[in-house]
Amino acid sequence: MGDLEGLRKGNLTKKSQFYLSLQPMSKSEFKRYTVTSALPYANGPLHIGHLAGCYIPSDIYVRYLRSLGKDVLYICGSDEHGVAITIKAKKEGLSPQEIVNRYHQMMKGSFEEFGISFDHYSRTSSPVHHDTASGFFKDLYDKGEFLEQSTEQYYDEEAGQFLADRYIEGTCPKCGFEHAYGDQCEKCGSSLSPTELINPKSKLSGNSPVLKETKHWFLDLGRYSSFLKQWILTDHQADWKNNVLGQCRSWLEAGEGLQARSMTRDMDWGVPVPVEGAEGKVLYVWFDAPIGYISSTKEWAAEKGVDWEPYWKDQDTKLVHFIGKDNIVFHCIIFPAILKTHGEYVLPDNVPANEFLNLEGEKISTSRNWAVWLHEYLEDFPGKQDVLRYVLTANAPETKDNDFTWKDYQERNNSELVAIYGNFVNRAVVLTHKYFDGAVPACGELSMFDDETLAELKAFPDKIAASIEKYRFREALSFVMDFARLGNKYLADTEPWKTIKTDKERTGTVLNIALNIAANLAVVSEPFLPFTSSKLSSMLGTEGLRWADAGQADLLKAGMKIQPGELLFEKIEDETVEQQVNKLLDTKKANEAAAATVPPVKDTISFDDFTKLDLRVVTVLEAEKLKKSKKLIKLLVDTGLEKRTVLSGIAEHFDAADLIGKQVTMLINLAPRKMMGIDSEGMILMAEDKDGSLKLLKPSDDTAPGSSIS
Ligand code: B3M
Ligand code: ZN
Repeated sequence: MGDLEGLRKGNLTKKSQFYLSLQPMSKSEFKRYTVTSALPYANGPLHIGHLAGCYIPSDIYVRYLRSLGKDVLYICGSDEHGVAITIKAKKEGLSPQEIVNRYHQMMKGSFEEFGISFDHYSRTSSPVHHDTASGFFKDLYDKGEFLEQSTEQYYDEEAGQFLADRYIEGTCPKCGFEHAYGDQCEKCGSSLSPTELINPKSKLSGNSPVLKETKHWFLDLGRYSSFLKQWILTDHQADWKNNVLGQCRSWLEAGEGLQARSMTRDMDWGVPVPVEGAEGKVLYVWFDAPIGYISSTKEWAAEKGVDWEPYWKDQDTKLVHFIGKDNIVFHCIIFPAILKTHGEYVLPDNVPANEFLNLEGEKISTSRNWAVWLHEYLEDFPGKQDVLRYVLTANAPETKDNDFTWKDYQERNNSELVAIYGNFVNRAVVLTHKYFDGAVPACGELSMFDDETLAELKAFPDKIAASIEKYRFREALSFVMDFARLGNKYLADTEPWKTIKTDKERTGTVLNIALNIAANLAVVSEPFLPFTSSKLSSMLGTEGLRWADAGQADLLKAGMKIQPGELLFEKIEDETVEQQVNKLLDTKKANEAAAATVPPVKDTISFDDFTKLDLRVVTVLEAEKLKKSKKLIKLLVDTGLEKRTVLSGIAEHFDAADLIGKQVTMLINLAPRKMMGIDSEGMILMAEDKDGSLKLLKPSDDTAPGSSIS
């Protein structure tokens, strides 16, 4: 690109000074680039949320850098450790290795088919990864970075197993979400430790777990806090995305500060902890997974016969991690702390994280089959990879969660790709064949309108590049489409189908310019629409052009032969998207039917167990929805003995005002629980209907508060 060339030669143009001022904290010129995208868990097929979250953005970025001729390494691989894998294996009655083998192959295949152009796609069960992750742990251990601590952790007595992370589920103490994991609440994004969960349950047996002592190695993140604050909140406050900075800020500036986090787990699947006294323990998946980027690089370098180290250790390397928002803390806080402590590694220059993509208004969910699976998309829409790439970029969740709908997919295909991009190229190519036998006509005298159009043509590549370099891919793609619009408008305004009747030379000039716009379009759309770009450039005979060529109006010289037109995009009919919508409706019905089954009978209990429950009729005196929570209503009830405060997660089912004066049933000897800073002294009983709605359990007639239920 012109700017970077200029910088290298030391002659700062006005424009390059402008771009420099937009990126104050990031160096503008690097010798090489190491670009990573999050390692997907090998526990299921890939869906559109994965693509939109980090694989399409990183692929655009990397393709652009390659087009600039940069030395860039694009790295990924399957994340094969952690509870996500072992839970899936247990569910399917297979070994974890069998599960990861299956999905590793499948994910690798889907990435390839969508043109995600990794230089290397590795996996974390590989020996080189085990060695590398183990080596990192030992290095930190030898430096005395870990706190060795015995703590009480949840243990499932029936399964005979400690319950790490996702093996445990319960209510989030921060937002009241009932299916928060032991390490993180997916609803509000809070990072949790299992003992903070309200009403924890083992995913293995469904039982309430017990606490049992076990030894683990903790990274004392508080020690890195001042370095992290300086590096993220000061050094990078101008060039990191707001959503990323916002999450980092809430971590780094939280009242209690960064807490020590255990980097080991009691599990038998993962990288064994390489120190004495750690039998039966493995590295925490979030300790080893980011190191997977390094192992993948080593594997790539060994295959290529090159040195891997500059890609991670040379200060002239720009390291960029593309991730989804739920991975921010691990890539911005924990992994950099590990790299920094190790000492030899570069830190990421940027961590562009996307928010989440929803599907037809609902959260994408693998377990509820609420997704557009990539392998199914390819079956239903063969050859339409670029359409999905286009829609997912045009509607990317860059700054906030976004929604994918099939209607929008159809509309963007028909009224943007077909009507603008495809239509423009088709007209230019077909008319050239019709009037000039498929040979590029000569460019004659230019009109003022031609000059204006060419001036715009010149400006587009830099404009698109500037957005890509700021990780604004939506914006960049909208400029690409504006460029196609420019071509479309040029033909509409110059009307070569009319001028051919009177002025062949003028018609030739117009088509020469139009074809040159098309040749430029192939170059600047390559990062976004690689399949289309390659079709277009082979149609025009301009294969091999790069970013530096873009902006010029003589990429196609007079006399060059072009191929007959091939339609780049085709209209998508209503029936086609209706089929997809129906498929989702079927999923919804199946989910509802599954949820509607009456739960099985629990284990038998003794009469003594039953008499331990102190169940009473109580009267609601006051009720008020907690402002900070979606679910919680705070109740003041008369138990006949005293007045008590109870929090109940029913705000989505009842209006607080309707509860006042009602008599309900309550378990009054449940140990008090703190939620959102308030002690809840008991539990209001509810019946959950088949559709998930809640019903109060009330006595049939007025009953004295405090009456016991037996
Ligand atoms: N596998 C989590 C995820 O898929 C995790 C990313 C690892 S990146 C080092 O969200
Ligand atoms: Zn939460």
